[in-house]
Amino acid sequence: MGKEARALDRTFTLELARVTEHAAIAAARLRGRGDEKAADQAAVDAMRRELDTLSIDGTIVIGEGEKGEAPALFIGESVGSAEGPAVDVALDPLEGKTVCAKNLPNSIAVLAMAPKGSLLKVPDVYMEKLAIGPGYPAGIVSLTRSAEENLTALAKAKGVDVTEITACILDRPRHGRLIEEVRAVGAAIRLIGDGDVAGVIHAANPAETGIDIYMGIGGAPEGVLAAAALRCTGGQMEGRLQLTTPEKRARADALGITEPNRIYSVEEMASGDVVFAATGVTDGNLLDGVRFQRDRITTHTLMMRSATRTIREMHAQHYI
Ligand code: VTB
Ligand code: MG
Ligand code: MG
Repeated sequence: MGKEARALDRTFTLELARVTEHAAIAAARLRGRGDEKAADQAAVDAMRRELDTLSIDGTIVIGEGEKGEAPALFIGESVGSAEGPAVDVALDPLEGKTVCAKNLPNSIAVLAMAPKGSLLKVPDVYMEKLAIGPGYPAGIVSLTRSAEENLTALAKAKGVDVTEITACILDRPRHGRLIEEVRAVGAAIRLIGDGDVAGVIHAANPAETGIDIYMGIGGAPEGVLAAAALRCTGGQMEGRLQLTTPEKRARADALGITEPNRIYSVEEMASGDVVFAATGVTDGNLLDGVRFQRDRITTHTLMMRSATRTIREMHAQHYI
């Protein structure tokens, strides 16, 4: 496939899964050890190694940090064999490293890819996020409205009482007021310790996860990864960078972000043909964690592609 092609070769969906499987296995060997740095490093090393086997001319757009600050998988780093389509790569080898260190649910290895120029470049700052799954009228929730308005509108569209809506929110002091507001309306909250990429993906599948809406402030890179996933699952999301200091605004500006208060839609964060893969590290609502057995290791991976909106789940057995 030529470099200018906008639709990625569909075989990349499986290629990405191999990469996230390796990262997840490496992280899982260190889960529950209370050492998030070691688990993260193992995942980074494994993902770095596997990425170079892909036939892509890839550039990391969402990675482990800025050049000079992250030793591997930094923003701007070239990955892949260089023979293949020019693509943007967004990754988090261990999303939810704190929950992995505690062996709590929903830490995952994540990788997304889209034609060059398709993924929004964001600095490593916070982003306010709001996400719901597919099947709702466009614009029924928005960051321009209050939590109460959003939850009430969502409940009405779903045809349930607002007390039957569950919001997923990161357990952080900064969310004190949001949490109060949500509870005042009567909705339930699933408080998570970490891992808001999984949180957003969960909101896209309420029947399976029990989560109807994702709300609150988390990492901006995680926001773009979540948007890449939502392009494939369907669903709506808004993101607003928290550029609270001149220094943060300057970092955003250097990446081409000139409107600091802009609200980004899913398509503005991830356009074009997106392929996405996530493998469970610890057990979660959608993905099982890695299992080690005498002669094999098992993994569970979500593989998706926006062009066709195909969502696949793959259980793999890796013989040792
Ligand atoms: C969230 C969470 C991530 O960063 O994005 C969070 O989903 C935001 O930062 O797993 P704080 O921890 O400072 O609140 C992570 O925890 C780490 O990437
Ligand atoms: Mg990371
Ligand atoms: Mg992360």
